Amino acid sequence: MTQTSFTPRVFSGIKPSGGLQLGNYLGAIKRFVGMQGSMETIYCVVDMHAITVWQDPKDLANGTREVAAGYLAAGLDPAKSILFNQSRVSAHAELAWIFNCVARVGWMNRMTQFKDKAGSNAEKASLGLYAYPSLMAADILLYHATQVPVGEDQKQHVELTRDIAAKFNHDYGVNFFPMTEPVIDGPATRVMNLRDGTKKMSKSGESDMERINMLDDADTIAKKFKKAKTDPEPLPETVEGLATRPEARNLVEIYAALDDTTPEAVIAQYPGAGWGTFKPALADLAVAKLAPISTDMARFMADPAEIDRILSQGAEKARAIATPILQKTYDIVGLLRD
Ligand code: AQP
Repeated sequence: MTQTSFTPRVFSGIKPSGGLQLGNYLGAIKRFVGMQGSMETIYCVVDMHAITVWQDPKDLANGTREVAAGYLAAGLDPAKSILFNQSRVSAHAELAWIFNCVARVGWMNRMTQFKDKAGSNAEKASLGLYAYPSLMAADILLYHATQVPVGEDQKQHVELTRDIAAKFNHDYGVNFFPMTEPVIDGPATRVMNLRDGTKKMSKSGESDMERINMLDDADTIAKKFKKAKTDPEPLPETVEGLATRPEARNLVEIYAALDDTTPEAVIAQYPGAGWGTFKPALADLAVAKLAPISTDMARFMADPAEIDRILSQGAEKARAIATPILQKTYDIVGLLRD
């Protein structure tokens, strides 16, 4: 089997570890929607990843529905994409175990996300947080996905997925798992924290002021951009002038991503503008783009039974692809099955 014999297929996911934030939208969901229709697309709410750090059970169930509502409100269509939550398809956990036995401890030790999240208290982190990349490899390879749209922060995990696939294929003398490509493109592959331009925006960041939540109202969005940290200089005349200005670059990139344009075009529109001009313009644009999505999210969230129905139907479709791939994996490994 050659690489070209794998059917093009997209897989990606978001973990329900808090409310969706602008980075999840620009770095992931907006791009998921862009790939829908061009090939088979599978988008998952990765609830089993969320519990690698403590989640209150009620918040987790609610958060799972919120991410699903975000998918639907942003334009993912269950008739065109498979939408489901990970724990409904037990094959993810089963393949992850096999990959735990393929991946090497040294590989996991290099994962920067574990270091960032576990911090100086790694001894107290869950084993699940450490093994997270192995479950992520299972999520992707269970569907023989060839492409994974992700933000910049997940690149290392997709590279590890390729290492796991290559080692599995090599150890068992097969060409069974594809070499999945990360798809990281566009102006906002790493949206930064509004209070510190050197850290990425996150759902679980300490202060709510550091992120724009997808469910923030117009006043809150305006307030957060107004208070966003910047240097005192106005915008430069050319985009090169942003190179050493992380906070300014972040705001310009957010504007570009929301407006489906480039940072160059934004600078051409606002050359030398002061923050008193640019920040309100950015807030207006964000509200115009996000308000229809948040309104729709709230509408979907008001009918949790409908979300559950969509996720359950999606899981059935996901199982139909995953089951034969898992069974074949068992056969390759030599695990007896019915
Ligand atoms: N700041 C970001 N800029 C661009 N893309 C981002 N993503 C997350 N933050 C940014 C992308 O969103 C997708 C889903 O991410 P995830 O929820 O699975 O995990 P994460 O990257 O750890 O997201 P968060 O929001 O930072 O969650 P917490 O705080 O719980 O860890 C991925 O494609 C990711 O790249």
